[in-house]
Amino acid sequence: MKTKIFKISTAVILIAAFTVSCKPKNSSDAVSGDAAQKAYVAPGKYDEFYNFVSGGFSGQLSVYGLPSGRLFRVIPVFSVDPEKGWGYSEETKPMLNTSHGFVPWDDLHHTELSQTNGEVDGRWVFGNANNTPRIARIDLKTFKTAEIIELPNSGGNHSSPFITENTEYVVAGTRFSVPGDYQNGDVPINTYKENYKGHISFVKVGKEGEMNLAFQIVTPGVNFDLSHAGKGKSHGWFFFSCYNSEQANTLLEVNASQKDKDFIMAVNWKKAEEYVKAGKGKKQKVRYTHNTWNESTHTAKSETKTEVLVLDAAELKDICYMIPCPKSPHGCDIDPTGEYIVGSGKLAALIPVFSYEKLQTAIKNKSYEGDYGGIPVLKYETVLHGEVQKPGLGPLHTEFDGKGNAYTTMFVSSEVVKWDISTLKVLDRVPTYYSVGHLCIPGGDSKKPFGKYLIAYNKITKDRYLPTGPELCQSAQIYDISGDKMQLILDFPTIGEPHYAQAAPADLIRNNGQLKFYKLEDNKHPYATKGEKESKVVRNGNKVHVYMTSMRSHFAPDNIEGIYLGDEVYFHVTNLEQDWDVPHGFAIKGADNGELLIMPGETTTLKWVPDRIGTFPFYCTDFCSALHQEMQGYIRVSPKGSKVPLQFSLGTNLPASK
Ligand code: RUQ
Ligand code: CUA
Repeated sequence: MKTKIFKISTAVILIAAFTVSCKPKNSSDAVSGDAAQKAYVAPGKYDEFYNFVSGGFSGQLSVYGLPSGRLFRVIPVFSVDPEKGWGYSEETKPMLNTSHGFVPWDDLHHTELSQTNGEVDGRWVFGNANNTPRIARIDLKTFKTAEIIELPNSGGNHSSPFITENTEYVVAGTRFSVPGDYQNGDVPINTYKENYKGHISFVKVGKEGEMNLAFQIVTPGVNFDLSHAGKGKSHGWFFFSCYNSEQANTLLEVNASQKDKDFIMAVNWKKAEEYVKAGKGKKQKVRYTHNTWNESTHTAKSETKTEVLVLDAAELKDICYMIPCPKSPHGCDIDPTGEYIVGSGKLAALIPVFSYEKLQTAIKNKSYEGDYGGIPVLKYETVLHGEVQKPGLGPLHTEFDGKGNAYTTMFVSSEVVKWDISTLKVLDRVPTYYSVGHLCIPGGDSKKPFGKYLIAYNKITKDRYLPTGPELCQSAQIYDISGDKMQLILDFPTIGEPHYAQAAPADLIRNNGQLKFYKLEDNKHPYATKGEKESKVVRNGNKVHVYMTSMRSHFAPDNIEGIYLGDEVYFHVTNLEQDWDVPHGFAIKGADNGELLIMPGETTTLKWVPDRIGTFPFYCTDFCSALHQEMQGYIRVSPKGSKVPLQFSLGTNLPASK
């Protein structure tokens, strides 16, 4: 009993240190000298890098320029966005469909750019949904979410969406272990150890980016936190940090902080592929959705899948290995050569760095100290390259500059620490304001980092900005890392709470064949209206379909009568413009819905159920021309059973009917 009390109290002290972070001194004069010039991008000039930043509990992804910190766009991914009609238009609703039905929100923690040969290639960026486990792919030609796949057998998809060096796979690991969907989940919570399982998912990415859940690996119940793929010599392996190896199901802050070491799980996914080919997987009955966006019909489709192939790590002994890692590891990062694996233990006083070559030797020599739920546990020392001593408090994440240096964020001591990967010597440290989580160096988790800037993403900004009520903004801070010493050059607030972010050279994305508008002749939307003459209103029972066009500066038709209370009205608006950056908006009074924002050449649908008799204006919401304020129309709603005929017009008056 005594020892238990002692254990609890040490854990509580550690946790108190972890949650209450220290404030660096001299916060007011942190920026000096030529800093402003380094972050200054003159009006009309382009930034050097695109920065794709996770929006945390906003569920979205935001796009900034570096080094200016200017916000270009918020891309709606997992949360509805009335500004862009995402999740409001009939076409986009299926993108947010899940096995639980329509889910309007999620929590996006990590972004990952697609890679070719281990280098960022500018095709897609992936994002994870933490709450209702999913992975999204955003097309960087359109900056639009093109695909979302749900993950069965998972809870809290946190260690995701990390990818292999040729974007063969994007992975996901369950943060909350749960009984598998193919098992009976109606079990006592205190049977965690027997009934709860971890599942990690390998989602195959095709040539056009299409995602398919290839297989899962079932493991003992733990919390998978982060991951990264091997690269170069370690290509073929994946590394997942896991905590709660204590398998606690209550008061985790204490009960999952008992052991000195948890694990990094090394996964030989090439071996797993062989087992899949050899038919060693078990097909399990599950249910998950796969949602895809079609660029030619401008609509999304949601399919339900019912099966997944599961490999058992305890049975197939040579796919997973546990590397002991102090203490409650969070970040798991691989250096550009693929040799070094950095585990950041939130409660550890040092940073362990493991060696891929030593890992291979240890496996060959079976240097095991036992097993964990049937998975071999390697001896810590046999896999260790070395430890970074006294790096700071609360290490979370590491990125690399491609010049042999690593940079680790320290949540508790609020700083970024630069250290040498081979000697493990600390070279420099700079304060962050405050409680830094993730960091990003452009290409910093790839084989080819662009080690010029480092961006720190902070959880707390107390006293840094004008106050905004009980909630203060989160922020990013940019450091110049081109010299020996890191230099803070700018900080700027972010959308939502930023977790991981990635950045790519601007030209890579700017010159990837960016789409400027949709060609009207290629528009295959079933309700497309390709000219004003074809615009019409069609009644089908109580459903009324308005085939509408928009063009600077009017809608066709713009007077509509003969709508009755109880009708469902579908405005299918085709934007006839064939020019870059001429969206039109569409909004109608009283709609319990968002607006439409229709790109040139696109067709988008707003559903409206009038709630009363009367005359309702609609208008364009995007200031599209000098006569934008004239871009409006009226729709008349009559009582059910009224004699007012269905009629519509543009530019002439309808015959009066009472
Ligand atoms: S996390 S602040 Cu959700 Cu990636 Cu580490
Ligand atoms: Cu169209 Cu304003």
